Amino acid sequence: MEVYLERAQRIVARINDLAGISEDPKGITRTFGTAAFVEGRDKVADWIKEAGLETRIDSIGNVRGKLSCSQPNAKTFVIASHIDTVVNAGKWDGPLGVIMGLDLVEQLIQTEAELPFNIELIAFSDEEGVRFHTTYLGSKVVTGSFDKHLLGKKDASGIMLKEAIATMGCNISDLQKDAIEADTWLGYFEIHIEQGPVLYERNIPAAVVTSIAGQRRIEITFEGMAGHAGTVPMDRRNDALCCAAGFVLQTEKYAIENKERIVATVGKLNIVNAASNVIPGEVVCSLDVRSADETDLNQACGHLQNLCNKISEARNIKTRWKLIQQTAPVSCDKDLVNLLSHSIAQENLETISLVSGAGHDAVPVSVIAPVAMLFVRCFKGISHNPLEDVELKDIEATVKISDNFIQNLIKKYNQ
Ligand code: HGY
Ligand code: MN
Ligand code: MN
Repeated sequence: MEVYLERAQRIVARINDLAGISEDPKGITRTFGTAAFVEGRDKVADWIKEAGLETRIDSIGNVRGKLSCSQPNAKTFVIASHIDTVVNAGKWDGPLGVIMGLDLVEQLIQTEAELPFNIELIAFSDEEGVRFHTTYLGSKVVTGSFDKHLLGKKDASGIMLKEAIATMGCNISDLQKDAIEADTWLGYFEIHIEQGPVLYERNIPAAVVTSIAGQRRIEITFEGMAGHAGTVPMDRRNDALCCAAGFVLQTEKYAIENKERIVATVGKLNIVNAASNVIPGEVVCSLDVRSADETDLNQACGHLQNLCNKISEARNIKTRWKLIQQTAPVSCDKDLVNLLSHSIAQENLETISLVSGAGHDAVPVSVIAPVAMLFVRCFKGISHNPLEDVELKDIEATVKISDNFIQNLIKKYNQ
């Protein structure tokens, strides 16, 4: 059994290796189906193949690595995370879970562990949903919940999702076949950076996740009247951008007033046909609302939609409110949560549990299988930012915890 520090160093080396692949020389960006995504994906596939797993790329561009046990009709335990990124990302969000999962499986192979279940290691191809404003494309194929209507969705340059899939050499007619049958799942385990400040402030290396917040992703179009910046009097304008700006600030104010229950973010705002001497006639923005409680989430979205209508009516602006994606809050499996907490306690570490404000591939998986997530401390909780970072000692602690968890699972299912 390799010493933990060496394993942690090899994990960091692979994280850095993968981080060197990007669409953008100035930062880390690997969005679904791009050449950089494919290059990074193929590097991960090589590592998984070298480890001795039965490796393939599936019809949505996931990397699938299978370690089959000797028991006939054994169920499958999936260890996974994603390898796509946001724009100008950090290097840990996603790859950490894939590369640590690979390390776990490598140890099982090297120690010739007798497994009572199959293990499938998966690097999901589109958790962030940046390019097509989707999300969980990879994990939805694996769970059989992929919505074929998404195949016609276009990216900013007008390329359809199905074209991007074909460009990767993947075949959409296999999408259904690539699902893992619901009754063959034993469980799911994802290691992920916390992307929040609790572990950093509490000085704890890792924690078990008990639930994942629900999300609503909405696209709002504000339609005013384009006009000449020099000639239209200030009291005669239908300025779509000023209307959108008022909504953005009112949304922030509402979310601050309700900060215990929800978070709300406008992360994208596009002025259509923008020019410095044109009064903005059309603006399209995103709205991301999250809550650990479904009722709070629905109530917040209803309030914000009314707020949007009120602000735009007062400005004689038309709006379109389009729900792009919604996921209900998810509870992690109680038995797996207890087993993971015990695996942390075995290292004499304080065991706390966290709710995830971020979405994860565990969300679609939770519909058909018990899920567990282990959060790893990251620098000041920063994520979706090049400053995202994880200390070697926390990787080492997480290797130990995850080894414990796998051994505890083997014991549990060997009974
Ligand atoms: O947006 C999220 O919660 C995740 O990073 N995709
Ligand atoms: Mn992310
Ligand atoms: Mn992530």
